[in-house]
Amino acid sequence: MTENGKIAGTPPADDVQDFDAIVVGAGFGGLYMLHRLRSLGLRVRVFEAGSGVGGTWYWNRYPGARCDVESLEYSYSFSEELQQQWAWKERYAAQPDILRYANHVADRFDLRRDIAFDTRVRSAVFDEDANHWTVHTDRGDTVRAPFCIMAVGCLSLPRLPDFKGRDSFRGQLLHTGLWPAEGVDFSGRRVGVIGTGSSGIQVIPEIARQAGHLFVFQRTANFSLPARNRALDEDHVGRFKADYPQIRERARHAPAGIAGIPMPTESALSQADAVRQRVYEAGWERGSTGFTRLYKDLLTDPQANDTAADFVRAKIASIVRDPAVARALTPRNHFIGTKRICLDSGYFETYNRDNVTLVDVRDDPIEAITPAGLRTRSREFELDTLVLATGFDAITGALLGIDIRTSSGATLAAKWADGPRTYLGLMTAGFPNLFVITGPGSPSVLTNMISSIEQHVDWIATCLTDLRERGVRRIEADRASEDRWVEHVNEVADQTLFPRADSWYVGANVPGKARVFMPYLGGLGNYRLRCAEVAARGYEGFVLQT
Ligand code: N01
Repeated sequence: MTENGKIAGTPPADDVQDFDAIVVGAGFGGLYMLHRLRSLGLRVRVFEAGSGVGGTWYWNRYPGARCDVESLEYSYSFSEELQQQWAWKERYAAQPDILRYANHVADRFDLRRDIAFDTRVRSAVFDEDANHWTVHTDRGDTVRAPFCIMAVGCLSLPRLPDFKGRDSFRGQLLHTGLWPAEGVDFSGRRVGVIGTGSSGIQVIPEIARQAGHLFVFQRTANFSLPARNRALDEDHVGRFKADYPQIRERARHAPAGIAGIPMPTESALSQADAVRQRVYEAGWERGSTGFTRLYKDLLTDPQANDTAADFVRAKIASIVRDPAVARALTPRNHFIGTKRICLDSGYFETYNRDNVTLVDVRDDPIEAITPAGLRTRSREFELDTLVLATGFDAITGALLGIDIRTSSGATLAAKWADGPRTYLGLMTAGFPNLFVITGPGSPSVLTNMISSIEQHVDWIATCLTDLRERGVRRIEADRASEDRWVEHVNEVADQTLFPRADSWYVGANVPGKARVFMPYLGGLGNYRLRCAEVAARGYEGFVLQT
């Protein structure tokens, strides 16, 4: 870059467009990155596979889709006018409201003019001599820029398990993460849902209300708490907004990036059973993913974890009328919180309906999808619609879906074959000038994603400003620093119960994926300080070249 932020050098070949930065993805990460880069005077091209902005909230339009972070916190903090003027309707915003918000942000900050929609990035190649990235898209664009920023999202590559006969199904086959924009009418239909993660737990009650009959194919029973969603009342919103600056500051330094979920200080095991029960009962009534942060040892000590898990198991038994169904719905093979805890609206109650049948496919495995429906080892199910709520190739899937390489022949796919390796989750050694927003090795999915996105985008924007001021053309993670960071991420994870669960956090849901705990468990507050220190020490752990 030159001093005014524009690219120096030879004129472009006819069919290559030059920019100062390329951003991949127009979800919450890409939108804010574009806004910040533009305010630095940079020329930016954003590519987005969808026809509109919103990322995960653009694709996941299934009925019941709703955020599990409170709307007043799951929103940008970078603009005081925006946060004061935008009116959230519900405590936990529904997908259509979040998508409206993303569109409002795009319009308010005039972002669309730099975004190419319906365009998927196929490859990104770094020229080691010229220090620039060349990006190719599925529409034939070729663009070039010194910096490339991946804002592709952590849960954006849907996973369709490779069931035998999957493509033979004559009915309607849907995935929650690729939901048709026009909606789906389930009235009177025989519907199957495979999967009881966050998406399944949200969509199941909605489908049950409409369907003729709903069969839920469950492999792993899951912990879920009632969300206690409600319309927001004006007094509460007024008080919240008056305190916004302090609340946002607390969120930035909280472990989960949520002011309403502070760092716990008490140990579950140090309290009398009756006291603990009262704390859990209050947590159950409150309806928040903060349930597993009610005590400091819930995610580190099996015995402490059991006290919380037993509380939820007893609740399931008290809600579900048929004892055999209640038993099948009771999670016993993982510690509570080590797979993402769910928030629901009437999930367990749904199994008291006459038109809902739970099929435990751990006992009776799915053998095939058939033209007429689905076959387990012991039974055939005739279905009109089959919904796969089977999750995502998380955290690395969308990144590795792009052919990322350098002119010297290194590929990201080869480098990450045994699991992702990054320094701070921001960059990966050997791939200069390539930043990742909420990449593996950063707190990302264990936090309020918008808090984490803002922290990464602000750090990257400051970094690019500093590089420009110092005349630096190339920044790269130092390999030894990366090794130490990866070791640290693993050490912190190994002090907890998280790695013991077969979750998407460790890639266990994708056959053949290396088992590595991918997000950073050190907490957003600590992580933020670390990133700031690294920058203050002249980008310690990065190699800079003028
Ligand atoms: O995906 P998941 P998700 N045969 O991977 C089952 C975020 N999110 O889309 O546990 C049979 O959690 C699988 O079974 P098992 C949130 O971070 C947030 O629900 O592997 N079953 C599991 O039950 C969340 O964690 C919100 O044994 C199969 C399910 O499918 C993340 O997205 C809402 C199977 C997949 O669950 C992903 O959630 C929605 C097979 N072959 C999502 N393969 C909110 O903010 C998979 N399964 C509230």
